[in-house]
Amino acid sequence: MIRHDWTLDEIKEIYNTPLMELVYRAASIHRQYQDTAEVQVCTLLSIKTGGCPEDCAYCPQAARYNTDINVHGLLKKDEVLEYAQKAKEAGSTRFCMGAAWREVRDNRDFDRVLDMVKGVNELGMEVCCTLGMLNEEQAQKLADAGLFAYNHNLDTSREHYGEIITTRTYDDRLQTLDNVRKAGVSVCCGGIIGLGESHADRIAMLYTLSNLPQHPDSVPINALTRVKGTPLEHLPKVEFWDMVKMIATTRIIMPKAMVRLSAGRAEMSMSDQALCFMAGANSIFTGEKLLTTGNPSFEEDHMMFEILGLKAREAFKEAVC
Ligand code: SAM
Ligand code: DTB
Ligand code: SF4
Repeated sequence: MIRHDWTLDEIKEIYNTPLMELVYRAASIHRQYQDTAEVQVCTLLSIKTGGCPEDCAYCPQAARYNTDINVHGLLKKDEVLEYAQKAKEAGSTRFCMGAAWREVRDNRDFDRVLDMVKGVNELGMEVCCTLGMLNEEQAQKLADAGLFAYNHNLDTSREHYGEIITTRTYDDRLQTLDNVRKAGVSVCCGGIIGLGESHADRIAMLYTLSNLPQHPDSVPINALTRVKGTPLEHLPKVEFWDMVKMIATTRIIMPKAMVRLSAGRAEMSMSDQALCFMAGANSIFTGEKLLTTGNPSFEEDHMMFEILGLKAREAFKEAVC
């Protein structure tokens, strides 16, 4: 039932289904493959912020753009573990550490990250990292330290990619994903909408994701957070309905994946988010901050879960089917 041979035309047809019908179809598939009462709760921490040599046009952490962020070097292990413990106490089961690096280098900073991975794993949380490009050996070192998942997004379609990033290629990204998979680490890979792409680009990105030899275990769908000082700061705000369309299409073509309603929640009402959960989203980031930008508070999210009757998915749980 899990297909890796979706065609562009099939995905386009799904994406263009009238919205209410699309949500109904996605919700039906969601019920078949997932426990719809559960939402995975993940927390992000930027362990190294800003000063990144890359030119990702959306990103406030690229050194070349003049943005107002709190630049800092790699945090100490203890600070990170303290934050992870707080996130755990607030109900989070996955802890994701992000670094503004182009790639991992084999140096003392990487050794410190490996130590952080061990520490978070010992807290009983699923540990995730997003550190840029990785080779096979580095992926294996992370796996040996207890890494559960690695996030590395395609961001957009191959065709639109060159408008957004010129300092590394689409194939570099696919190679990193392959290295992560080979090390037996869970793959987290999705993208961003609102980068000035066309509907065809969104469909093409979903085509690439759903035609990977194995679907990503989780697929974050981000709405561009427009940050002052980045080249994309003046793009129009993503239409909420487009997030619903993306989430529903992702759920239909990759039914077993966790679909994460990622950047963009700070600008959504509770009813907007409820429709995203109905359309198949079953994962969120909680905590006041994503990496550098705002997110709803733990308290607001707790209240939302109460009202919508949702509960946090436990850590290390296998997929239902
Ligand atoms: N430097 C590493 C890398 O690029 O792989 C890891 C951190 S990077 C900030 C992780 C992801 O965050 C990016 O691939 C992108 O999808 C997302 N992201 C960054 N800035 C964003 C923004 N302003 N709005 C939405 N998503 C964003
Ligand atoms: C993902 O897809 N979204 C997260 C996580 N993976 C690393 C990052 C969103 C970043 C939003 C902008 C910021 O806070 O700096
Ligand atoms: Fe650097 Fe990652 Fe931001 Fe690109 S997305 S500028 S690689 S931190």
